[in-house]
Amino acid sequence: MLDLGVKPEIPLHQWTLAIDGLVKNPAMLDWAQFNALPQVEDVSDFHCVTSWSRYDCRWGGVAFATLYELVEPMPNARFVYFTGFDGYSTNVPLEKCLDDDVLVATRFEGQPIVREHGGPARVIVPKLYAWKGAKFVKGITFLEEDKLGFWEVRGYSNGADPWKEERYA
Ligand SMILES: Nc1nc2c(c(=O)[nH]1)N[C@H]1C(S)=C(S)[C@@H](COP(=O)(O)O)O[C@H]1N2
Ligand SMILES: [Mo]
Repeated sequence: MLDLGVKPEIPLHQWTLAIDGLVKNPAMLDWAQFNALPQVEDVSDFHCVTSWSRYDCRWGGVAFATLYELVEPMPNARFVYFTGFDGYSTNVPLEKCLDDDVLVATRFEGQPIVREHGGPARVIVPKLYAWKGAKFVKGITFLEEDKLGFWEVRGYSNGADPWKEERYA
C-alpha cells in the first residue's frame, strides 16, 4: 500500500509539527523553527510491505534524536506515535527511533519532498517497513504504552522488520 489516497496540500506557512506526550518541553514547531534545527543527510533503502523496495535513497532533514533532545522525554516514555495531516498514524518503539538513520525528512535527493511522497515533511525509519514512516507528518507523541497505528490496527505486523519479512501480524 502506498497511501490513504488523500494527499493533503499543506502550505508551508500553515505547517506545524507538534511534539508532545511524556516530555518535559512539549514543542510546536513552525516551518522556520523546524528548519533552523541541525540538518543531516542519510542514504538508506526503502521497503514497502507489498514487496517493492527502493535502494540508495538520499534523505535530508532533522534527525529524530535532535527532536528527542529538544523535548526531553521522561524516563517512562518507551513508544512513539506518529500522525499525519491525512489522518494516518503509525507507532514505533522509542529505541528504534533513536538510530541515527531515523529522520523527519524534508528533502529527497537534495530537493524538497513533493506532496506525492509525503511533503513537506515525512518520517523515515529505514530499518523498518515503509508504513512505519508517516508521510505528511504533523505530530509526534511519546507514550509509555504502545498504541497501534492505522495499518497495525488492520493486521500489519507491529515489529515490521523487513529482514525477517515481518509483514502481517
Ligand atoms: N501519512 C501517511 N504516511 C504513509 C502512508 C499513508 O497512507 N499516509 N503510507 C505508508 C506506506 S504503506 C508506504 S509503503 C509509504 C509509501 O511512501 P511513498 O508514497 O513515498 O512511496 O508511506 C507510508 N507512510
Ligand atoms: Mo506500503
